[in-house]
Amino acid sequence: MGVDKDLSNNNSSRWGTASCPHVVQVPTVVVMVGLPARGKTYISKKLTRYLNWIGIDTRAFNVGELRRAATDKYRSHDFFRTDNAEAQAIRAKCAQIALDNACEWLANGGQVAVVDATNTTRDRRRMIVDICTVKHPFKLFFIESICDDPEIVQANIIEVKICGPDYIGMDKNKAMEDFQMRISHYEAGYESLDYKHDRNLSFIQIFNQGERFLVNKLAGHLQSRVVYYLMNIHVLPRTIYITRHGESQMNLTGRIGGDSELSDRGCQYADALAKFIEKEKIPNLRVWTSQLKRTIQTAKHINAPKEHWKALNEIDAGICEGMTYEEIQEKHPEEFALRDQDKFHYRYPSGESYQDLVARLEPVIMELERQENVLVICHQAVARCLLAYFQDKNSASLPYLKVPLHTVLKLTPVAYGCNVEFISLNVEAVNTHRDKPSNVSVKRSSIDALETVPDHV
Ligand code: BKV
Ligand code: F6P
Repeated sequence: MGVDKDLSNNNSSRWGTASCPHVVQVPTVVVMVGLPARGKTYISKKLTRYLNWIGIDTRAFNVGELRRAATDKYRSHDFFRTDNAEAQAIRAKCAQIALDNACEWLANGGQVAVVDATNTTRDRRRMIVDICTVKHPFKLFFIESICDDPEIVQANIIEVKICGPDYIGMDKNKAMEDFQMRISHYEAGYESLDYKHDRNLSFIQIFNQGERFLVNKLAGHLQSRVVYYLMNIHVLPRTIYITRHGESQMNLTGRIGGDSELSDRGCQYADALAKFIEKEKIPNLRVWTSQLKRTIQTAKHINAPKEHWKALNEIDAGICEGMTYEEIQEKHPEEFALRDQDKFHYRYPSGESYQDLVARLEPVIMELERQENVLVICHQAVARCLLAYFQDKNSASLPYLKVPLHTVLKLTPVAYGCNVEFISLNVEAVNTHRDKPSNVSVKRSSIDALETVPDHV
């Protein structure tokens, strides 16, 4: 899957990678379980974003959205009463459609479908097992979020429900009351996953936002990756800062890669950055840099514990290290054209691709998820990969994300995602961004090279 390094320059598919062509990736349905306001949508969206970023084609299917599209009938919690036959029919239909959509999407090449619904009854789950594993040949994994802390539930209702589409124009206290009533209608018929009934199912139960976990019948690599991820995330408020190093000597001459020192303006940025960070007054800030001089020099004046990650080093441009884009175009015209054609998958001869970089950065993302306040001082290509994770950008747009020099990206978690501010520290610098050429013209010889799939290994 996404983590395996491709031997070819092709993207991997469910038919396995070039290194392991006989392994067929079985599509997986991830099924959320839990009462309303237990963070199911939060987990669905976050997990989907992570899996897509590591190269596993994943989509979330939300039943609530379908329900709102199907009916304008939501007036109050009465819609969710177990004796409301008309509404029950609508809800059953929407749950069915979400599951059908998920299965259809997997049958057409998707790798993981996340079914975001309550699925709180054993009957409902039995039907899902039947459709996904008998009617279809898919793997199934249940994620149940159990939360008995009324403060966590209340905070959720305030953060994502009261201001949500069901309660537009309603008084906040009324909305809170209505939502609590809505939960109580589910509570009546709620059957948690348990060892007696469900020991043959693959599942994880998460208690109180990750205070405790129970894992059953973990089946395969994907499921263990999902469990590992869920065990590392948290919902504490925190800030992540991402910046590139100050302008370097090689930036000044337009040369890529290398391990040069900062320019005079780069040193000014290091000063400005330390002052900016001091003003932000961040408790327990940690500073991560790469192992290259330009990021270590950029961190120099900051008064905080520092760590130097090799995994944060800039993309390895292989035989093109130290060249300008013009020199690459002149000396390696085919390589240059191939990179413009598919910048994410293109691997420099004896170097790396953006796809390789994402794999190298996965442990950095995992550790960022574990941490609280962190400042990451890195490089253009590395910053693009990190930003793509937080902003849910696809692999085609990732290598073209704009991350200018001398700018701090300030990331704060909000509801289901994160807010990103671009803060320029007003120290001039060269522009190192190169847009995708609008007419990617490829010479015949380059097209031949593409068709024969160059192996840079
Ligand atoms: C917005 N988790 O409300 Br491992 C922000 N109840 C956070 N568990 C949440 C929902 C909306 C939220 C996240 C919750 C939430 C909740 C219960 C959660 C679940 C599992 C893990 C980490 C966090
Ligand atoms: O030019 C600065 C730099 O960090 C180089 O070291 C690196 O090769 C390049 O940016 C990555 O950007 P792109 O993928 O757009 O060439």
